[in-house]
Amino acid sequence: MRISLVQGDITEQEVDAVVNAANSTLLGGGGVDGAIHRKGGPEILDDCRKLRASHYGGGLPTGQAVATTAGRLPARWVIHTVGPVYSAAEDRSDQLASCYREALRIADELGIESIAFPAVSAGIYGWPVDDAARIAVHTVRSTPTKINDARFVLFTQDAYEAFEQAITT
Ligand code: AR6
Repeated sequence: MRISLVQGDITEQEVDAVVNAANSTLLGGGGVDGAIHRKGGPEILDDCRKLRASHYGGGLPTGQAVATTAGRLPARWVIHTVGPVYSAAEDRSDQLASCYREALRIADELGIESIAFPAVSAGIYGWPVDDAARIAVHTVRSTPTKINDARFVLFTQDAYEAFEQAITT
């Protein structure tokens, strides 16, 4: 698997699936989630609502992932995952790693080859970006998958540099 870094907007990626840093309601929010729903259009929210009705009435648990259409995005699928809110008092690293593992597992179920990840939990959920980057890179590298193109798409220079550091160590 080739792992690469891109600085930019995940909604513009021409990949089979983009990963959304969602919240457990699956009903949208700010950050990447807001951008994906805005650009992808209402079909994504329709699918999310159906998933809530059929499987996730109580919300999608932290660390899990689920796929919907990508609507008008160039990607074919959005894989929504719910990162943990950062806590200095409690180590939630395994929940963050689980987001990447579960997204890759869903990607394999879909039979796809390329995927783009944002820095899950490193925005509104407050995870320090250096640590979020280490967990993301380590987990994607060590998870067996049929994906052959995995990209981290970083919105800010800071996040890009944190992932660059993580990928070279
Ligand atoms: N493309 C790529 N990365 C982006 C984009 C974009 N278009 N926009 C922001 N980022 P966040 P979280 C970066 O806050 O911390 C939402 O309200 C951003 O700079 O999107 O997991 C959800 O509904 C940061 O590095 O996700 C949840 O309630 C990274 O993406 C909550 O935020 C993640 O930031 C989830 O918070």
